Amino acid sequence: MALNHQNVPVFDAVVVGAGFSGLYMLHRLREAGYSVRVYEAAEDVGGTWYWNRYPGARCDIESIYYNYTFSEEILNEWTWSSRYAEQPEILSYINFVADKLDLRRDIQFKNRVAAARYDEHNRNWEIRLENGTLVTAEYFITAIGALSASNIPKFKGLDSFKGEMYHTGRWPHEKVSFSGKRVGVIGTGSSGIQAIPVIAKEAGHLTVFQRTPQYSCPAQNHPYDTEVKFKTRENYDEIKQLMQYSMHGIPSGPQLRSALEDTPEERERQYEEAWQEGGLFSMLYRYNDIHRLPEANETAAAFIRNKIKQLVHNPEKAQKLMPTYYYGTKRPILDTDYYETYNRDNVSLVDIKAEPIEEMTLNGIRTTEADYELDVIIFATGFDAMTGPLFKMDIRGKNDVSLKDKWADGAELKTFLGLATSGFPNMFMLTGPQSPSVLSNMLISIEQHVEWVADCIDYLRKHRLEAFEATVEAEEFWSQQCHALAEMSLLTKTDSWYMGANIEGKPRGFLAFPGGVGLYRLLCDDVAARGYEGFTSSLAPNATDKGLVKEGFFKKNIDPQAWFILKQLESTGMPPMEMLTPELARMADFRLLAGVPEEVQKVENRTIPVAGGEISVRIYSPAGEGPFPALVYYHGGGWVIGNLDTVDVPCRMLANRAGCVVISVDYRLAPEHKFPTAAEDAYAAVEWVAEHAASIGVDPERIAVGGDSAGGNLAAVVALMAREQGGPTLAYQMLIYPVTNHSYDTDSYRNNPEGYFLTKNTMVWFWNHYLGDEQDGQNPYASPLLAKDLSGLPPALVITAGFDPLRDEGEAYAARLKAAGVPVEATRYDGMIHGFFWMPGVLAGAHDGINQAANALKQAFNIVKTK
Ligand code: NA7
Repeated sequence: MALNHQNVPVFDAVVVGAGFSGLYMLHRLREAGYSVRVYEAAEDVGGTWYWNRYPGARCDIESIYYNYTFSEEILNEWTWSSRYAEQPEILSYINFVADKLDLRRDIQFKNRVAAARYDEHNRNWEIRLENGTLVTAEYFITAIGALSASNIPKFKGLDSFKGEMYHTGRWPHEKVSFSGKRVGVIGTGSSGIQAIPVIAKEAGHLTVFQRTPQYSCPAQNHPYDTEVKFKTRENYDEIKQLMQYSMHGIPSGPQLRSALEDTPEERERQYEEAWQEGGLFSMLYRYNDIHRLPEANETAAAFIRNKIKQLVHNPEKAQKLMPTYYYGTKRPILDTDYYETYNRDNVSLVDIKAEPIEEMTLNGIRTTEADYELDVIIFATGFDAMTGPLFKMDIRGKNDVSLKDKWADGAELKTFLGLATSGFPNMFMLTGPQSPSVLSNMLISIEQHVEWVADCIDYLRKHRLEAFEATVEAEEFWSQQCHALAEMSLLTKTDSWYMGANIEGKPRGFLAFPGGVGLYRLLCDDVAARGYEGFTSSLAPNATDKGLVKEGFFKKNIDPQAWFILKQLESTGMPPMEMLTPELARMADFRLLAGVPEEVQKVENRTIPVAGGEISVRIYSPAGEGPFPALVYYHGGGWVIGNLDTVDVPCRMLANRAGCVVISVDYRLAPEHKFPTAAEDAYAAVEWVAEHAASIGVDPERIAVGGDSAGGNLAAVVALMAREQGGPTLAYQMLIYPVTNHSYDTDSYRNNPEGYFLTKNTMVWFWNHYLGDEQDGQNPYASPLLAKDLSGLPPALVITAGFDPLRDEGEAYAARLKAAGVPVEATRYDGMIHGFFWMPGVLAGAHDGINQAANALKQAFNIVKTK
């Protein structure tokens, strides 16, 4: 430890907290040669597991996955006794690691950090302890856990109770005896549900005060047999990889099946299997839409309610215990004999929603209905989660702004990656708000955070960068993504501590990153690989390499939302399309990217005749009096995949915004129907619209064609066909990143061959399925760029995306149209990726593109009308 000129100790890093995250942070930084001091309020290591020693306290993640994975030696030297370890065993494990790595020598126990202030002049942190001691550090790292600020509700008369009072999260070290006593437990979260069956066995009488009934599943705990231990150890590398790239940090994930696809009998069988199997996510993983669709969710919820009915003999009690919120929108709970405990004679249940607690009295609890005499009251009332522990310290960043004020008490919580927040340079929050932490196996999240922060500090030191700080744009973006992801699920539809709803007066908002630990890891790694894009830093006075200083967030580069989507797709682990059969490739469901379909006046499905068969069309009519102009729209998908649903959302938006009827065409796909079937179907659809204009409320003089990708190709080809075959006069062609040439010889193919959604290999696969032979590729009805003459074609809009292999051929087509005297509006969306046009659910750029297209159509229709 060094001292500065005022004799204040100077560290490279100060870490607050000696739980799992603080201990590993200390180890990593110390191994890298930094001076580190950990401050811990408790008398010893353990964090959560030091404080939560209430009877029955256990982990809800299987022990073999709930340990550090960074050291093979530690893995090999520790053996867990049972599937869900009890608190004393977990605490022993933490002590074992602390001893093995000799961590205690850098930890100061019984020292609580009261305040931390960033010194802009010295570019470091001044940290003040409750006892008045002052130290400084370049990096200030909070490792305080998400659930460390206990919540004791402010009941009237709290101090008047003469008996014993305990909070599960601040349990005494000495054994608490319940023998023969009248015990009251307030709260039936995970802590209450674990404690209740154990206390009931000892107490004279136990009264449970329940505000919200909970879904709980049996843990099915058991001692590990040797075989399991051996197999886990042998395959740990693989298991670790699976956990790191999973949704929740355990080596399994949801099955790819909807709960609504199965018969009620099969669903029952699935849920029963999950119930018997035990495990935090077993029930949720039976189907992939329980967390998303209310109807799917209800199937699981109803199953558990039915179990409660069977397990609890007294029907009135059973009824009180039945939850109604969306299952899985609070962290699932595992129990041992929880519901069965209510069959005991010495256990009663008070529904405090029906009869609220009025006050604590000298002798117990008074509700609106009765007085309950008690010797012991246990608060199992949870925590002021996520922000609570941070706000307990007076943390001040630049300009002396406090974290509490910056986040307006949590109402305006903004972080980048849940790791840092603007205005607070060189501060890192391990498993902080807006990271996946509380939604996951904490140990996996902790290791990822610690390793990312340690690597980041190495990078900053190596490049002599100081005052490392998240940008305002980056945290704005991140916070929006967290909210958007949460809104796509049912998570925000329940009052929970994830939402801050358990604390009176706490602003509501989803406090974690719900995209999964795998996606999160990819995103964090990518930010690092881009030289910590989204952060700014300043060069140390003696440094030279100015190129490393970052400004802004993803400037002149890929759009951050598009980048986010790419990582999301990558995290699904979906194989490249060209590895699949067309049938399998067609099963990919991208509807979440499209967002919620907006209302249009009318939607009608029809079939229309084409050579050798018929195809479907979907007709969207806008509000108002017809006849309307029309857009005949062709979806993308390389002529091999895609359907009317793929473009349902943009078609609705175009109909409403351009005030036209949109006829979306389900042309026949390759390889079953090779070139020129799709083009001929597309042309037949336009002819049909022209001929049947009156019957669908369309003005036959104002028909436009449009489409995206392969659909853009078809629109361009239909325009050529109409000109050459004397077909309907078209008012406009709207070409969204169209395929225009069977060639891969462009800069955009060379610069973006992969990594941006559509890859070169997939394009090759599409073309090979579509074309009968190489010669077909030279046909202008497959490659419109090769048409000799483009004059006399309808005016065009050509939209391209910067990060798209097809960018250059779209732009080449626009240039040739212009050269041939066709009026052309050509726009490149610089930061966008292929496919963005049908992703308005997740990309602001999609809205810009659709609005531009709708305006262009409107103008084109007006020009024809006024001619
Ligand atoms: P939780 O899950 O927040 O549960 C707290 C319980 O206390 C829950 O039943 C609450 O009812 C109840 N509570 C909270 N405030 C009150 C008041 N004012 N009056 C009555 N009842 C109240 O905390 P846990 O410690 O059980 O578990 C936290 C996490 O630790 C858990 O998710 C696991 O990850 C491990 P409510 O549901 O809010 O109506």
